This record gives sequence, structure tokens and C-alpha cells, in this order.
Amino acid sequence: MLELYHHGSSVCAAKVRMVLSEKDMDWTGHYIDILKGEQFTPEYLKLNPKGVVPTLIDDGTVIRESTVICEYIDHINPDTPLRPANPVEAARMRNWTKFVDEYVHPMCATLTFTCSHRVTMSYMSKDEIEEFFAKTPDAGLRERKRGWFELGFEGPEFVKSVQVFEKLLKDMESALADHEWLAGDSLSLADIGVLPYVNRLAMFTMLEKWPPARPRALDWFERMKARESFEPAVNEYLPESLANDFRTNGAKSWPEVEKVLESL
Ligand SMILES: N[C@@H](CCC(=O)N[C@@H](CS)C(=O)NCC(=O)O)C(=O)O
Repeated sequence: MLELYHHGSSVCAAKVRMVLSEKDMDWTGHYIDILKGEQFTPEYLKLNPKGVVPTLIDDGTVIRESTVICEYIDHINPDTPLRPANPVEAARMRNWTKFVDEYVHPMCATLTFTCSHRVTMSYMSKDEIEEFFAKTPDAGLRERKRGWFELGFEGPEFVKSVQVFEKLLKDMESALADHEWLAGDSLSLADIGVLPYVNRLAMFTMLEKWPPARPRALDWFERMKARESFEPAVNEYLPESLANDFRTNGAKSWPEVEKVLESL
């Protein structure tokens, strides 16, 4: 039996749940509340020394890194394959997942923290905030979190985060002009890898406002949402209070995002 350590707000965990759901596979979940710091317990750090979700355990074997986990699942269950057999499409798929891992994911953390988590954290006491920072084992991530919290929209990464999301939507629009799905003519790990990030913009109520209009990307998002795997894998796990925070704080942050977009 596969065991997945995951959380409802985690874009990386959503990818893995969607792959499992697309393949109709059974799994046991261990919910790690990353907003409460449950990823930093000594037990969990043994499984994932970076203190991040997701982590997959397959019969005692630990697999980390969401993109690697998604490929692993496709290897062990090749029915309804999500890695294209065609080498060109496979290369396109990997370029998408590489772009997500290297740019979109780090900048999604920036955008999410700056636009929403920072506001939620502002209700914590000074000691609780320091404790929150101190718990993050990775020094680089710890300092980035501090910067997001203290500098907010003035932080240097905020502009970059909007630029990266703009590039994501622009590249999607152009890829979808040539084929129905991001890597080719069938759904692949490229689509599943990108989905939670586009969904984050939607949850922030930013997707429908984001200029210029990207009809193919929006149509792709509707097609992804219409898949049977979407609700159980993506939305069902997001706590309602967090969804509310995303909606409210996202809408309040939109003018700052728009300002950056107008300056590009
Ligand atoms: N490269 C890792 C990134 C994992 C990651 O950043 N996970 C976030 C949630 S999407 C997390 O657990 N964050 C906890 C924290 O920032 O303390 C992967 O793809 O699995």
C-alpha cells in the first residue's frame, strides 16, 4: 500500500494526489499540517530532511520530491500512462516539469506567502512568529520566509514571482496553440505538474483578471477542472478556512500584482 504524507494547501502534494486519482490507485494518507509546523517533527524530518511535503512511502521505500514521485507512480503503474512514449513529447513534458520545479514552485511560495500567509501570520504573537521561522531547517528557505513576512510587496522576489506566473501563462497559451495538452495530444505529467499553480491563481481570484486574456490556457484549466480526478485530488483537501484566506487576501493583493503586470 502506498502511503502519502501530504497537506491540503500544498501544490506539490496536489500533483501527486492527482496522479494517484487519474490512475485510480489506493493510498493511505498522513496529513501533515504545514501551517502548524507539523513538517518539523523529528519523526517527519527523518523521512524528509528538508521538512517539506509530499513524501511517498512504497512498502518501506521513501520517495521524495513531487516530480520524482509522480514519475515513480507512473513507472509502477504504467496503465493510462502519463509520460508520453513519443520522445519529443516526453522532452516537452520534462521541460514543463523542470520549469515548474526550478521557477514556478519557488515563486509560488513567494506569491502565496506575500499575498496570503503573511496576512494570516500577522495575527500571531512575536514569539510565535520567531518560533515559526526558527523551525524551518533549511537556512535559505528560513531567510526567504523572513523576507516575505517583513518586506511583503516590497520584497525583491515579489516582482519576480509575478513575472514567472506571467511567463507560465504566456508559454501555456503558445503551447496550447499547437496541441490540445501541454506536451502533446494527450494528458501528461506536464499538465498535472502545472495545474496546482494555475489553480492557486484561480483561488486567489487572480486568474480571471490576469491580462492579457489567455483563452486557450483558460479553456485548458476548465478541461482540467472537469476531470473526475480534480475534485478529490485538488479541492477536497483544502481546508475551507484556508480557501477563504486565499480568496480574501488574494483579492486584496490583486492591485499590487496588477501594478507589476502593467510595468512589464
Ligand atoms: N521540491 C519539493 C518542494 C516541496 C515543498 O516546497 N513543499 C511545500 C508545500 S508545496 C512545503 O512542504 N512547505 C513547508 C514549509 O515551507 O515549511 C517537491 O517538489 O516535493
